Amino acid sequence: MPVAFDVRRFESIDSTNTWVLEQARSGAPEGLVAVADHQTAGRGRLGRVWEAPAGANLLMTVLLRPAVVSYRSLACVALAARDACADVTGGAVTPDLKWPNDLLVDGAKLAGVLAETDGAGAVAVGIGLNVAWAPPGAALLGADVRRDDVVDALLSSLGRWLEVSDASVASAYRAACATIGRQVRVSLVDGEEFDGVAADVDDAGRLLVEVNACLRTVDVGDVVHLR
Ligand code: BT5
Repeated sequence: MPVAFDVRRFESIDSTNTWVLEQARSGAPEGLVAVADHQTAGRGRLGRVWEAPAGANLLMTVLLRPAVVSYRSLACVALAARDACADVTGGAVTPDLKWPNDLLVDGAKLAGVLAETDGAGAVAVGIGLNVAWAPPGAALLGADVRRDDVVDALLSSLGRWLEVSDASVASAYRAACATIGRQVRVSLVDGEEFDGVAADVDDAGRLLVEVNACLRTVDVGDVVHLR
């Protein structure tokens, strides 16, 4: 059955991910969506802050209840956001994906995806996408783009990706992922850093990096595209 999206709008909220996780714990169904004009505690991965002035950007979180909690949920939202950008700009902007969770335009960050679980099978997949404002060095879609059009385009594409097989989602993610084939610098959470060539993203969403003819598997980390 296709997912029916139930969109709730907030003028101001702490974090759309926090709200959706709370609703998930209270038994809310798949397809609940929070969209906010402003977040007072928007967050990225690893305790980082997500910045966006009130009313400027897309800030949304979708509640999914996948059969198996995996990288698939994040990949579907990233692919849907990429489609939505192409859709609302008439094909002018088709972002690249960057492992693990970014959308890039000409190498600059346009959007970040944050997938969090409630520990009981639900996944809150949040996306912050710069529409009318971006911090220095980041990208934006364009002040003439309507945020509601991005929401509509993203959810209609997401509905389609959620119907697609795991293998097709994984191959679409790989095809759109600009990290694969690149010389990268990887930073792990324990502070270790190393350089290598990103060889692939496996079906669990881990980055495989070739370092001195050996493959290292990266579960959680940050990547800089070199050259
Ligand atoms: C992410 O984390 O990129 C995931 C961001 C997810 C934000 C959405 S908004 C709706 C939902 N509710 C939430 O509370 N969160 C989600 P990460 O890969 O850790 O990147 C975070 C880093 O990106 C920050 O440390 C900054 O360096 C940078 N950053 C912050 N705001 C940005 C922006 N608007 N555009 C580009 N980069 C930004």
